[in-house]
Amino acid sequence: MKQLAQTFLAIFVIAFALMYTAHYMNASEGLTGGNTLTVYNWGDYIDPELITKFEEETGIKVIYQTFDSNEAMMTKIVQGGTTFDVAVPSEYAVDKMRKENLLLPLDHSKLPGISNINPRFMNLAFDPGNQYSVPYFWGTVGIVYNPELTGNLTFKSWNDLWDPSLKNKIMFVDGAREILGMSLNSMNYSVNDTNEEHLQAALAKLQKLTPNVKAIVGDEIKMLLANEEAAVGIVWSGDASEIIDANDKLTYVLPEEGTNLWSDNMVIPKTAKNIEGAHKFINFMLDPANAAQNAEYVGYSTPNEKAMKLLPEEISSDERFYPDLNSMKLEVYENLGKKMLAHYNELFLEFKMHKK
Ligand code: N2P
Repeated sequence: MKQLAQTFLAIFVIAFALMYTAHYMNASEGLTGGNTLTVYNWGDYIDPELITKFEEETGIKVIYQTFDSNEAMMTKIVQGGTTFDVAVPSEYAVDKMRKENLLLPLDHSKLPGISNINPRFMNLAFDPGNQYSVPYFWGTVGIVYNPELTGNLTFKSWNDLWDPSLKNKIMFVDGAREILGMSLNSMNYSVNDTNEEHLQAALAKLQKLTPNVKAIVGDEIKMLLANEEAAVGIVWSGDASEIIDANDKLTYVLPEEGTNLWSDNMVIPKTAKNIEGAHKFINFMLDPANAAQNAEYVGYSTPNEKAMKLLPEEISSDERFYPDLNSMKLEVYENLGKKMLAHYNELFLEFKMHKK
């Protein structure tokens, strides 16, 4: 009898353990795959209503996380603590990630909306054939300023930023390539320059700008400039558009020496758990109505030709945000390789340390 009871107990324990394991596996699948999709995007870079709409349409729950630089995003993906199903790197970061084997090839048969993208933004050197990435937004780096607070300066040239009348009046977006690139551009060097003398000259020139720099900030830069906490900002174009929406005294210019033309792109990291859902999300964002709603909400420029047709004329014809891409010197950031990218970061850090 005792033996029978023991056998029953043993069967009970084993059955319980099996049920528990099965339940646990389902639950953990729910956290990272199954009906959940983890999206990793830049801050302030999506209309939250679109996330809800996607969840309602597909029954997939979105876990949404943000980053503020390509470098921070790549570090987190390599560390692998959280697994992401969709991420949105800029072009040089797509190139780096695909070469480091961090991305999954996309299944284009699940992305019919890709045909809505303007061919100008497809098949670029950072990802031939768009094997790994689909354009999300694009823009420039330029100067947003409040003419009431800058006297006669109109910022035809990057060099106007060094004018002594701008003491403590400029805010910088917190980006190594953006700010070093600006300094390089001001000397008519390329934003992809790797010549050490030129890079040191760019750092020295930036250090001379220190008295004019009030702060180096993240997404708060929009609020600060709209509230007239500073007269001038070096910002991404879409942030400028949002600032101008909030305070129409400001305007946005691209200096004559030229500037950076960037694009951010949706990718699926190799470690993704919900690959099916990731394709659904990317295709959802490619839908013309969704892409137009997103562009209107975040203020950035859409590469989606069909979405552009749905935008109010005053947005799509605004040359500050939809410039003629052939009319001025616009350079795309190249993937300069691991060592050189780290060097850009070090130089920027050195500038920031001096600043504090
Ligand atoms: C949006 C950030 C835009 C990223 N807050 C520019 N690559």
